[in-house]
Amino acid sequence: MRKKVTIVGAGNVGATTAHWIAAKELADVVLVDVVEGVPQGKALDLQESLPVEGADVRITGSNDYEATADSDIVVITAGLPRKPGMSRDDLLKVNSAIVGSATQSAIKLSPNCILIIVTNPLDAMCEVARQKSGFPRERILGMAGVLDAARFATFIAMELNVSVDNVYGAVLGGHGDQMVPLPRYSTVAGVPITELLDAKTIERIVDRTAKGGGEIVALLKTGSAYYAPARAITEMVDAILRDKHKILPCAVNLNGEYGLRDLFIGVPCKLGAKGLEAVIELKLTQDESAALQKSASAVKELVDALGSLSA
Ligand code: TXD
Repeated sequence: MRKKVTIVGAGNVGATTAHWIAAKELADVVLVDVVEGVPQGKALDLQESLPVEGADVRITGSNDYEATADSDIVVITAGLPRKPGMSRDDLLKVNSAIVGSATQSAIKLSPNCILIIVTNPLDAMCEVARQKSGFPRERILGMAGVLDAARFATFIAMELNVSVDNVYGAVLGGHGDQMVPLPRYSTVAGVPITELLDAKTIERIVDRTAKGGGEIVALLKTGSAYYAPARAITEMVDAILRDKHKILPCAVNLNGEYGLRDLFIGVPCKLGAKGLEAVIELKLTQDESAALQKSASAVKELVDALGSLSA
């Protein structure tokens, strides 16, 4: 039987993710959105592209959750995107209500699913999903690191004029301007970029990576990035559905790793059929560790603000 992935939120990120999952023939897809007609219309349009592609999956659109029953993975992209000048944190209040209700509705019908949270502010929305689902940490993953690492790799490849295939970009931390790109662990054909680029250039690339989301928002004006985010989500879905034991940076609830506990933050994770299989602990320098702690404090502030919202 084919696997099933539900995507809550049939907007830019959700629909583009459905496109990638279908084109790669990874699973049947159910798109859920509150806007009448939109998930149905996008699902039908995508379905009609598949004879040309030669991909046999079923794509369904719906305004309720009935068709989502027994999903293997539920991806939550529902919410409002950032507008120019708006921080990810401004989204906290409105998106926590949306993510909370989407989580509850989805897990009622798919109690064994793996949740992939995408809605911003990402790390705090993972905590909302944890509180509403009560799922073990293996089954609640946040997508941000794969995107941030891809942005980092893009800029490294452009700077050195090498194939993106040769580049590995390493990032840690929360999904925000305080994310922690790790040049020492970022490589081109196995060589750390610290041996290939001077400190000033690395600093410029690191800064552009950390502000990568904002750069796109400023250009688009009416929304935020979705092509790269959707491809990044698909990478996590692929690692899980094909039980790849693949190491990808994801937001997970830390349990003492990196000196952090009970906090979702981006770290390298091994993903397979059960979701999170292991958190990989990298050895960090004092500066890298301090940057991660700073990023963790920013996430913690948001999570604390969540507490007062629900009070
Ligand atoms: O790296 C990352 N984690 C991110 C996160 C990268 C890119 C985008 N990121 C965030 O994802 C962004 O800040 C937003 O919070 C979400 C979705 O971004 P997208 O660009 O897809 O936004 P859209 O196009 O506005 O789509 C959101 C859809 C829209 O169709 C709404 O009608 C729908 O969400 N929506 C809902 N669907 C179902 N249920 C409820 N309650 C609901 N409320 C809104």
